[in-house]
Amino acid sequence: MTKIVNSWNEWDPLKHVIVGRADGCCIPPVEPAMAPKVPEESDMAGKYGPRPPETIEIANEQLDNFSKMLEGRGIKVDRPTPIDFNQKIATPDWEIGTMFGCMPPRDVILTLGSEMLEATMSFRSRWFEYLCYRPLLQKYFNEDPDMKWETAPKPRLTEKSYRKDYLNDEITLDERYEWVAKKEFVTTEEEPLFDAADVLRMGKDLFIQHGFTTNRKGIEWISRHFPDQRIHILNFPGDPFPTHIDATFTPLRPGLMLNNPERKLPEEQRKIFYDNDWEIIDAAQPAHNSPPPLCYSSVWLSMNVLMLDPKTVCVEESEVYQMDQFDKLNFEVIPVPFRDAYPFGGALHCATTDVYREGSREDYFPKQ
Ligand code: DAV
Repeated sequence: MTKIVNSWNEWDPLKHVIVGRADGCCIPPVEPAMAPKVPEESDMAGKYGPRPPETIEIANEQLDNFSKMLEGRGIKVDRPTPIDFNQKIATPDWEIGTMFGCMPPRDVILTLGSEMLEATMSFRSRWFEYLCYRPLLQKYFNEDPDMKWETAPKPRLTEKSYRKDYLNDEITLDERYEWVAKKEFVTTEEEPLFDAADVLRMGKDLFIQHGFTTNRKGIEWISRHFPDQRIHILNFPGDPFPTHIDATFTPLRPGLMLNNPERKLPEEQRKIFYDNDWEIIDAAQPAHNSPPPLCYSSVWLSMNVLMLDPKTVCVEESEVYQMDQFDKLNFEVIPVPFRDAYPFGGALHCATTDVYREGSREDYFPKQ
């Protein structure tokens, strides 16, 4: 009997992981979920189609080297199987000119215990992305008799799933902050929606960001799906584009959270951490003033780090302030060249998803 899938948190010793690929990655045409996320001044506005081949090559080199480094430390690495992303996809309700890619497995697959769950996703261009992970999930399913392979209800993603007025040229940044503070996001409550990268796994507790890519119904679905887990909904009103929690709130080890200082967790939502003697510290400033070209994510990918165990952290090699902060906190810091992979869907946490970490389902928040 082989146990392949097991992971209950973001920090226990990592033994087996999926690292994404940049092959064939496209910039998808604008769609309702994306219009509010791509700022007007972005170099991506109005562009779509395959990304420049030379950028794919450099990103893949960095992804391959990252994988080799992990393997060198005794971690098994699996890679997804890209499909042709530069093709039109359709459901009975809509069609879109291209797909996205398969560089950030963290967005798509949620591993909890012996289960791997395919998220609903909230972008039309990412509707079929799970197919890239099917060869691996099927293999784990065949080889590990305890592995639970699940998929969340595929969403319709019709116009009803998105607010039509959430458009860059129609709302100002100030209005956007107001709406986010009121918990009004681009996705509506028409149907359950979630991206896996909005979920933080911390033993018996799941902390989930309610924002653009995950709605309340999505969180309700997760909560009914994992009835033994305690679910906590988090909001970060300082973020005008709340898309995925992993450049905002990062667990480092039991008792220690890193919070984006521009997206502070509101005081009332901190109680559970303080009541259980957790510390929440501000992340160091990013080393860059702007993201690399053709990148969706913010400069705060600086804190999108991968924990190899509670003392060892992988950080992008140019993020000198973040590395320095970790040094001072007595972590072993592994610098990883990765900035050229950012445009393909994020940094080191985004580009991975856990298959196996040692350890079991612990209670890190007994007082609640
Ligand atoms: O800050 O742009 C990036 C998270 C990507 N998974 C940000 C969020």
